[in-house]
Amino acid sequence: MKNLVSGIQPTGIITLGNYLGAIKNFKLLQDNPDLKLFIFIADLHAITVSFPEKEKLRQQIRSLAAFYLACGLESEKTNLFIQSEVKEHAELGYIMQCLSHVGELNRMTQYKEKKAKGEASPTGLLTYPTLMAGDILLYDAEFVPVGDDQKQHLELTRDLAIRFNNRFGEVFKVPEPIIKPLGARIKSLTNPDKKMSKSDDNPKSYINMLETPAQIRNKIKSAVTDSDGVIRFDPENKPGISNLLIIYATVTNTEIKTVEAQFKDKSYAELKESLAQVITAEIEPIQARYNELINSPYLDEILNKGKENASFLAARKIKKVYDKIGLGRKLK
Ligand code: ATP
Ligand code: LTN
Repeated sequence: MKNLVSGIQPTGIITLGNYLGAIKNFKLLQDNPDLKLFIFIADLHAITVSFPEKEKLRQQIRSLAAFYLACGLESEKTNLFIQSEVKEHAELGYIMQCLSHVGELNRMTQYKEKKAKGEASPTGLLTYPTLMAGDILLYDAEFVPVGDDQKQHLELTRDLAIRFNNRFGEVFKVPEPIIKPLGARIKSLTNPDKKMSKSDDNPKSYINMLETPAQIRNKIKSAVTDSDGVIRFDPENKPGISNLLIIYATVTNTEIKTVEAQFKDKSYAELKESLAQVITAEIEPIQARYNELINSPYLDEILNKGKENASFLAARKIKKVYDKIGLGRKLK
């Protein structure tokens, strides 16, 4: 049995990018009987840019939990839990922070981008990748399915695992990222040079998973394309159209070549109309399940069970780490 770990930050309603780049993949992976999944709501990560309003944060945590299940994660196959409820995440994050160097954290692209956007630069934003390394190493994860933007953080996690093992002896597994060849970087609808992101200031840039068919249609309709009128997959020269083709292919589980051929002689308006329809068809049943789950006590039962299972492994691991380092007293 191999462990697989991943998380999403509860920083807003999840986008189609989060769904296609991450959650849809978790759902496929959970059906592999050789894998044990640990999927969590990364709430400690959600306070690294700034502290959201308390009630809003609570609601976003619950909303993400409901989405995971509505998108098809099953509690029999996946341990679903809230990061802050397993205190060892913060503990191992701190150890990883001590093991890392400021220089390597300063080089992280996501840190540089987020720092450039805000006025303040919280220390937590800089040390975020060390918390993420702790999240992964705590469970001896062999695989970490993520979108393309997290590749650099995974490389750091691997470096930190190796650094710790060399210094203190074999404690951590060195994890491998799983990054899908298609759909790992869904682009913003208003700027196809940027990734679609739930915390983008412009709501037209993303589709969130609670949007109505009319909202979806309008956003897809106004997605930035180009003026040559030819439908062709060419991410370099036609990033807008290529992004729409990728979304179509990943939503419908089709090869990009097939989608390209399907729309070869069609207009941009026809492609956009069909895309809005397939997105709506994919999202509507998820929304129906979400609405059933969001206020249900069943959600709490699953989160309690996930917390219990995760805590068991996490406590065992942190004990081993403290023991190797020589923290506290030697426990018998
Ligand atoms: P934020 O805007 O708060 O930074 P985000 O929308 O970028 O959030 P995360 O919570 O950072 O999303 O990411 C959760 C998962 O979704 C990660 O595995 C990430 O790589 C993936 N992901 C995020 N955005 C995209 C995207 N545009 N395309 C594909 N995968 C994505
Ligand atoms: N940093 C990730 C979210 C995240 C994560 C993790 C993903 C936090 N901890 C551990 C995989 C494994 C992001 O998408 N922003």
